[in-house]
Amino acid sequence: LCISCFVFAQKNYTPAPENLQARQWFADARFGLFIHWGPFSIPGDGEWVMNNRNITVKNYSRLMDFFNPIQFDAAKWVGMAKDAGMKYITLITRHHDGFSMWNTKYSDFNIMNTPYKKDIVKLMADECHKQGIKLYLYYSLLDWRRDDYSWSTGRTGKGTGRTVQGNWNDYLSFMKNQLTELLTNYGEIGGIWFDGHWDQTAPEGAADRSAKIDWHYDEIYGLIHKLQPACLIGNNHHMTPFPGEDFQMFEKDLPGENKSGLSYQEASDKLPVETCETINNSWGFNITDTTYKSNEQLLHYLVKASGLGVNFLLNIGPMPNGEIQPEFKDRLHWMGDWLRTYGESIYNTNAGYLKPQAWGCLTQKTDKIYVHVFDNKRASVILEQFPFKKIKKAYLLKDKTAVKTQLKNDMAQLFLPDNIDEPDEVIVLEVKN
Ligand code: JFZ
Repeated sequence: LCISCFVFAQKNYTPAPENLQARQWFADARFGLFIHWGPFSIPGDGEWVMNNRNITVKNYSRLMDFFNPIQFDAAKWVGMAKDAGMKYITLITRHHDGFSMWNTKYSDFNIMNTPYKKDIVKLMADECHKQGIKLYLYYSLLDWRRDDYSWSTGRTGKGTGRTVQGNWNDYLSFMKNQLTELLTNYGEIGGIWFDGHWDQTAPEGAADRSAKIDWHYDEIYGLIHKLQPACLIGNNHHMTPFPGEDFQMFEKDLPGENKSGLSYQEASDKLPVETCETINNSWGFNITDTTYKSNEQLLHYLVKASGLGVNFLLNIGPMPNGEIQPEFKDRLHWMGDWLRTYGESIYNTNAGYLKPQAWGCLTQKTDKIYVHVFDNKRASVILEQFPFKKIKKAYLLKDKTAVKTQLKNDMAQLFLPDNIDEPDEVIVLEVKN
């Protein structure tokens, strides 16, 4: 296939049957682990440290000499994700700082040139395949390091020490070469998670500051789908999905909420949707950020996401030595414990017919409604415009305690028993039309 054929092919993109299957798998999976990790973890100041502290490319490069995560154990990380009830992992392979976490031929700024000298992507991919969890790869479009990347945050006047000149075609082939490595040398990859689209305004000092980058998505997406047709493409551009994308993402928000001010887009009704969020307020390891969300807050985020038919990608920023701080591990384990009891009300479910409410929300399967009650002080819950004719059975998911119900004029009322004490008490309604 020639390049222009790809352009044509992605604009009129028809997903392969195995891609459609992978979408369904993804939509049913509901819960994944996001991992922001690399040499940027060393200063303990988040993954934007290079930009935020105006560190030059030359000085930043020294982090490569120190990155030696001797405590890193892929088996432990993957095991932890599985224990948390997560079905997939999305791993940073190259963030905005331009460091490649794998054995790449196309950049010297990579893991093989650290004292650690082991391919992190390979170690994670092998372990994910072994333990039966899917691996998705985060890949930054924008780059704070390379001279051929001519448009970027912090490029000029920010002390990165680079020139304004760039060779866009060179940068694009660099990305294609790297993506080819990632999709050729590591077995089955669940998806590519693009980020940095938004870095498309011209740098200060450029002749035309209103110009926008052309990311050549047709070529990039065409290449990915050619190499692995089942590989799902998502892009954190915060807009309606572009042709060639297989899922939609939201950042730090449930669709429709836009609390972050980043999420004005509407949720797609055609593609699977995912939303990502942090445990504290940082993606990469941050030694001063102790604003940890509670177990209950994280659980309610997962459950409300499920109530909207959306996946939850929960982030951790491991420490530079490869260990994961206890505040993260404890919360993940707690989520897993909850899911071991209540998982059937989350995995393989559809959005509730009602949007999430103040008291909780709904998830559904063909003949079941799961009523998630967050507010365990109330005596009853009312479901307006109930879409079924009959409630055959109603009971608490945890121990089958019967729940009294009344169905009148399209309104179902559920009378909550006394032993409601969970942060999300799930009532199962077996329903019939
Ligand atoms: C991006 C990254 O910059 C960040 O470091 C992290 O990896 C996160 C998951 O993704 O953050 C964004 C992306 C988009 C916007 C803002 C932050 N945006 O569109 O305003």
